[in-house]
Parts: sequence; C-alpha cells; structure tokens
Amino acid sequence: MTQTTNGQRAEAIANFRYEGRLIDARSYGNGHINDTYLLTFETEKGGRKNTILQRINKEVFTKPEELMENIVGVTSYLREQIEKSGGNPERETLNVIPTTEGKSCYVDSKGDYWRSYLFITDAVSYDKVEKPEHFYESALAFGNFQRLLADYPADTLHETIKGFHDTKSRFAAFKKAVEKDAAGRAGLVKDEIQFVLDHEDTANYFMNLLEAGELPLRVTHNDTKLNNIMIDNETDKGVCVIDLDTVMPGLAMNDFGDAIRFGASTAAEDERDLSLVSCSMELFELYAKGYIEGCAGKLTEREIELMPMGAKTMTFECGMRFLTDYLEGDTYFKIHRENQNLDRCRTQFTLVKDMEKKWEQMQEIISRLSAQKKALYNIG
Ligand code: ADP
Ligand code: GN1
Ligand code: MG
Repeated sequence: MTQTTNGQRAEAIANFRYEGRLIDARSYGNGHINDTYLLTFETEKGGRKNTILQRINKEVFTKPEELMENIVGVTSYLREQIEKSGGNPERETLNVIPTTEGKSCYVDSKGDYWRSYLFITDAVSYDKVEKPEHFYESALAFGNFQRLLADYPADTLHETIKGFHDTKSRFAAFKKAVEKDAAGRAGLVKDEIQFVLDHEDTANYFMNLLEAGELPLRVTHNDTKLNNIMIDNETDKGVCVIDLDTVMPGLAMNDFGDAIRFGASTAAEDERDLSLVSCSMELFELYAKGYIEGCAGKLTEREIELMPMGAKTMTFECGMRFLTDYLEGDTYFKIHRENQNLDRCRTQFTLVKDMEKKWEQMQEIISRLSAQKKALYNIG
C-alpha cells in the first residue's frame, strides 16, 4: 500500500465522532497488515483519552465494507453476550466508533478506508511471551472467543480473504510464484523452495479431511497471534481479542496452531540466528491446556487429537506465505528491513523441523490433556 500522508490522516480524523481536542497522533503496534495509529485527545473535563485509528489495507482486504459488516456484526453480538454475563463491553470486545455520518468506516479523498476503535485501557498486547501465564490466559481468551461465537450465524459472514487458511491452494499459489519469479529471487532460496515442495502432504492434510466432511467448520478468529490479544495490566488475564479482520468459518486446530507458531517459539518471528529458534514444549502444553479449557468442552476428540497437526500446518503455511511474498517482491507483509520476509520464512521452517523432531512428545501431551478433559466433562 502507498504511504499515508499526514493530510490524509487529518482528513480521516476530522470525519469521526471524537470527543475533545487532538493532542497527539502516532504510529502504533506491530501488525503486519493495517496502518495503526494511536490518537490522544484532551477531553473537556481535562482528562486524556486514547483512541485507535486504522487505515485498512485494501490490497489485502479488497472489500472493506464487507469486512466492516463482519466486524460490526461480530462485535455487537459479543457485546450482548458480555453484557448478559455482567462483563464490561467497553474493554472485553472491540467497539467501532462511527464516522460523523454514522458509518463504520470513512473513505477518504484518495479512496483509502479508515476505521476507529475505542482504546482498550489498562492492557497491553505482547510480541513475545514474557510471563508463561500470559500465554495460558491468551489461550483461555481465544478459546472463550470461539465458544462465545459458537452460535453466531456463520452464513452471514463474508469471506474477507478467499481461501485464507486453504493451505492446499496456498501451496499452488506458491508454486506459481516460484515459476514466475517476479523479483528474480528464486535462485537465492533453493533450499527453502525444496522444503515447501517436500511438504505437499502437510499442505493437503486438513483440506482433504475437510473435503471428506470429517472436520467441523466453526466461526474462528484465524489470526491468533499473541499480539492480537490485550492482556490486562493488573490481573494478567486476556481481556480482549482484537484484530477481527479474519473472523470467518475455519478450523479450531488452525486457531490453536497459529497461536503456537508465534507464542511457543523461543525466538522472534524474524530472528536471524536460527540456533535460537525452537518450539517450547512447556508453552505448547500450557497453551493447549488453556485452549481446551477456554472452548469449555466444545472441541471434539478428533479436533483435540489433531492439535499438533494444527501447529505444524499453520507454521508451515505461514512460512510458505512469507516465502511467497519474498518471491513476489514483498508486496503483502510489511517489512522494515531487507530480507525480513525470508528471515521470517526461515524461522517458521526451523519450527516445523523442530516440531517434526518433537512429534511424539506433542502427541503425548495432547493425549494426556484429552484424557483429562474426558474425565472433567464425563465423556467416554
Ligand atoms: P494488524 O491487522 O495490522 O495486525 P491490529 O488490529 O492487530 O492490526 O492492531 C495492531 C496493534 O494495535 C495491536 O497489536 C495492538 O497492540 C494495538 N491495538 C489495536 N486495536 C486496539 C485497541 N482497540 N485498543 C488498544 N490497542 C489496540
Ligand atoms: C498477519 O495482521 P497481523 O500482523 O496480526 C497475517 C497473519 C499472519 C501474521 C504473521 C490478514 O497478522 O495471517 O499469520 O501476519 N494477517 C493477514 O505474523 O494476512
Ligand atoms: Mg494484528
């Protein structure tokens, strides 16, 4: 996406229903997709109020109105449920701030789309696990999110990115990117390309089961990385699930797996020293426990059994997506330095190899948790 100008941002700000006088506006967060800004207003009573403003990435989300329809639908639904259970809907779900015309997003004079959310106060999103309990709490919150949306009318949700976790189609797209070699980089990454080609079975695994009708589609988040959850500063609990752009029907194992590939890694997603990268079995177990609990008995035995496969599939898919983007000239994920997408790809493939090494251990952990769950819910 082209860069935003300050004028463009000011135009957007002028078109939302904000209270008070703007005293600061700055880039915010570490998302790879949208442009996020933190706005600070001085209110009439004298206090300061933060707000989130985002320019939606319209190259990634080609139908922003449909995307916002999903978000308004899902957040209104969550709000009702949170109110019913006596929670605080201003902190426990995203809240869309309307434009001055009462719409959910503003289209500026350059054709860019902007939306704004209430700021989740007294909470932080983490880029790495600093305290293991944060990871456990994030698992509970993502599981709980899925549970709350279990009866959401899935057929009303637009598919905001076609085939988002269709790993089989992504494999085909990858092969095309190699053939096209748009950025002239394929020759530099022969080993990584071979790694993908050797994992065609991984790419097909879930899609084949899904086509055979063996897996339930649920309303899932589909982008469950740790920095898409706000952790309460005082209680250390996962207070709010954010980044709802990809809430669509999907697989529970993928929501589990995407969280593992990011949060259970012992290094950053773009770490260059691959000797630091591995999948922590302690964090894997902690997250699995929290996720099963958060889903409160709703996951089937098969879904639980396939959780290690979810971790491997999402890690492989993400690595393949980073490599595809590298081959296409870094047009999808934001990069802040040269080769960042290649570095990201390499950490993911290192994790896949590590998971393959630890496969039996991962299965054992999951069997143990599955047995505990059966005992807890009196199943079987
Ligand atoms: P992206 O799609 O680019 O990842 P996100 O919606 O995840 O964008 O936002 C990027 C970051 O901005 C988040 O990781 C979080 O730190 C912060 N953020 C987003 N929405 C809010 C909010 N409502 N309140 C507080 N912080 C937020
Ligand atoms: C993107 O938006 P963000 O940064 O939370 C991406 C995810 C990837 C992730 C890799 C819409 O997530 O699918 O797993 O980067 N989101 C989209 O870090 O493509
Ligand atoms: Mg995000």
